[in-house]
Amino acid sequence: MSITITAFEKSPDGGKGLARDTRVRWALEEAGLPYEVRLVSPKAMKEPAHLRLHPFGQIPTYEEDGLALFETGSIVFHIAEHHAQLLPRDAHARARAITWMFAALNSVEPPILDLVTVRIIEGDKPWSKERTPLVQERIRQRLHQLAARLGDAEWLDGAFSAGDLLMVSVLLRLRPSGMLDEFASLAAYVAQGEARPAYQRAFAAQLAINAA
Ligand SMILES: N[C@@H](CCC(=O)N[C@@H](CS)C(=O)NCC(=O)O)C(=O)O
Repeated sequence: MSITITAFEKSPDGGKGLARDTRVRWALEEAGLPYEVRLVSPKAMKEPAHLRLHPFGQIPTYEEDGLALFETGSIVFHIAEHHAQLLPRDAHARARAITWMFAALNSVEPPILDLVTVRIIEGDKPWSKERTPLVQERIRQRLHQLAARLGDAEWLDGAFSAGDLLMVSVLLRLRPSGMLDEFASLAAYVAQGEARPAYQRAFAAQLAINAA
């Protein structure tokens, strides 16, 4: 099986692992699957060849023996389907792990992305300062709820799964804001994800490109 993913030629975060190819690399590393990376420039991402792979002109994409995918949720799910390290075999445990994948992408990531939007993309707009505390409150509410569910467990539902992989990945995006540190148990949960050897390899691989 030959796998190729795409990543930014130069990630805007300079290699902090926040670009979404990192979560795909992490899943591939957890599954022990070798992969190639094709780097794309901002211009190439919007050109027909890349748009055939990704209708929205973004990264990452995933190609495997004639199959082309986009959207990290779908890509991680595809990788996880065949690897018990990422999705348990028990039907109920598997369905719950998939639920956490959706929760990470649909319920936790959106308010976190709103903060990036209001602070960076709309940072020069007159409403930005006024809107920021509202967005932060929405994030805090979600994090309180998530921390309550996690309690003092190691992972969200038993053993580490693709649900944790995506949840840790979206929570990592909060680190630059300092808000993650307001929730000690979630900060520890994220640190535990980052400490996994597969994450370390994924992080190092994307850093090697961006630090060069
Ligand atoms: N929902 C998509 C989001 C993909 C996305 O936003 N990718 C970013 C990089 S992390 C991107 O390509 N940004 C450049 C652009 O949109 O032009 C996913 O999870 O794959």
